[in-house]
Amino acid sequence: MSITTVATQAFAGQRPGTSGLRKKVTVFQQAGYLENFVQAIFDVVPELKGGTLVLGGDGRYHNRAAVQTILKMAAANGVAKVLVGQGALLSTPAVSCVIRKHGAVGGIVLSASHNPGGPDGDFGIKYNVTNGGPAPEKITEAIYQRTTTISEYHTYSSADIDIEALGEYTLGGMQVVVIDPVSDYAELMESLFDFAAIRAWFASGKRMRFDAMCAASGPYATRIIEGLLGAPKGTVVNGVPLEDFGGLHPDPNPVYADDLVAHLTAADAPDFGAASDGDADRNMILGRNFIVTPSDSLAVMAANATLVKGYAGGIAGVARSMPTSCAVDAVAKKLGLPCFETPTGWKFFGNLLDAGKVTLCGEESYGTGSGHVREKDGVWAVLFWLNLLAVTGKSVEEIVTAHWKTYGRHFYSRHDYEALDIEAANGLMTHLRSQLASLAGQAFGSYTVALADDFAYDDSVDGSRSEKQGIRIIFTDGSRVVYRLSGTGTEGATLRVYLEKFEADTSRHGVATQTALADLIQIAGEVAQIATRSGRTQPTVVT
Ligand code: VG1
Ligand code: CO
Repeated sequence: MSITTVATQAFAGQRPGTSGLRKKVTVFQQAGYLENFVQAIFDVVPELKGGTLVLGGDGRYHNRAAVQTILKMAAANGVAKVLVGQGALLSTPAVSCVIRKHGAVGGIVLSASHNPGGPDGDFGIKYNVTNGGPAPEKITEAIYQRTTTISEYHTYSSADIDIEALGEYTLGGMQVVVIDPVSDYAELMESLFDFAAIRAWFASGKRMRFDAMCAASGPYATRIIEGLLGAPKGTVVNGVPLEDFGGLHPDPNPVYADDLVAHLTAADAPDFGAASDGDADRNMILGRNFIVTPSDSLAVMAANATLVKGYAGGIAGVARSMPTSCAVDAVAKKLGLPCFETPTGWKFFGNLLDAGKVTLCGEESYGTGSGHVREKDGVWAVLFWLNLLAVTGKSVEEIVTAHWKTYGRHFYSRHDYEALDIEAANGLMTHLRSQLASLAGQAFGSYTVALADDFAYDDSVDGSRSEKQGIRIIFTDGSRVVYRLSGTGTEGATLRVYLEKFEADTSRHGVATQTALADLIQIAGEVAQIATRSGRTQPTVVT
């Protein structure tokens, strides 16, 4: 058993996207592909030498093989200790929690989140830094640059470690601890939420359905909701993580979690429904016959935070990604809280959270979180809502409709056009950019453009600037259309069109979302020439 240095050739295209490097499993299975990226991490983060690394993933196909490869490379690169989740499993928020709790230098998350899994599906890898959050662009870019010139990697030749059971091992000079993936996380949740109140809520006969979609949230939800909170067995469904997610598409939205939606609209619907994605950082919240839009969920959390144990002392401020609706802005304004607008992707919230400028953050893409970790957190969001239901005694629908009465309703929808021809999608964005200078002042039906720009973000903490983060067209009444190309897909390009319209009039809050947004949908299609340029007359996914 010894350290060996292996010659390798650089692969093109290893630049991390919105959330790490995501490619087909078959791409990652090429000799050296994963190794090059991992060696680049060790080269760019010298503190890992002699430090602690956290390692785990969403349980998808290739996780276990990748963990063994990374353990051997970590040993050869001088890492002192690796905390690895049993069965290679650690949800994304749990990695963040474990990094922070155990003072690790960083963590490697093996996940392609909600993208399909299995041998023909997707795989992904992401590096998280010492605060527990996704590496900022400065580091992901340095890792990428390193992959373009890499010529060798280091590994330790030895037999695989048994990661299926808890235990401690040594690999050369490195200690490996196989940890229970749930316990640190469950302890953190217990410190934030009123478990006694939630237990009483369940004991009073209230019912819930949590759909883990055969992905990483299953063990967390089962241990916490059915175990610690006493919900009846069967409350968590699809609770065992499977390498191919049981063929499901673990993307918690009304399209892919349609089975959950059907249960919440059935005659015997439970009081509360929730789902999470592949790596358990996303959440979908439902009431009986009622779907909560993620942007509204963030706003409701901000408005009611002081009712929840861990936030009873008040929150410092809020942040949302630019395409996320302005519902939370309305709450911040009323409560006198600072409100930040960041580019898409959780990495932009880290500095604000570290600086204590914000407590709650959210994205329209079913992501919400707080300063308890540095990732969005699906199970946390579900427990937040459970805590709210338990202490108010109200239903989900009552809470949200009362919120709209107070703050007005921000109708919101996202239209995705998936697997587009890359050149056509880039052409569409270029065409949009070419119109930016002339759009302001133009009228489209009853809407007049107040501002059109390509969103750029100046980080108020470290002064970094991120450009070209999405085209936004803001109308004089505050309605918005935003266009972005996805940075997480693995096939062609995905155009995301985000649509938002504010409605103060309570009598119009019951209108169907797509109806309320119909005019904006048409304008969005016209301005971007979506049909002619993409060849599509309808979006692939509407959320
Ligand atoms: C998408 C979402 C974004 C989210 C990202 C990672 O990115 O839009 O809000 O942060 O996924 O989430 P994009 O670039 O495809 O729009 V996850 O749960 O996939 O790690
Ligand atoms: Co995810």
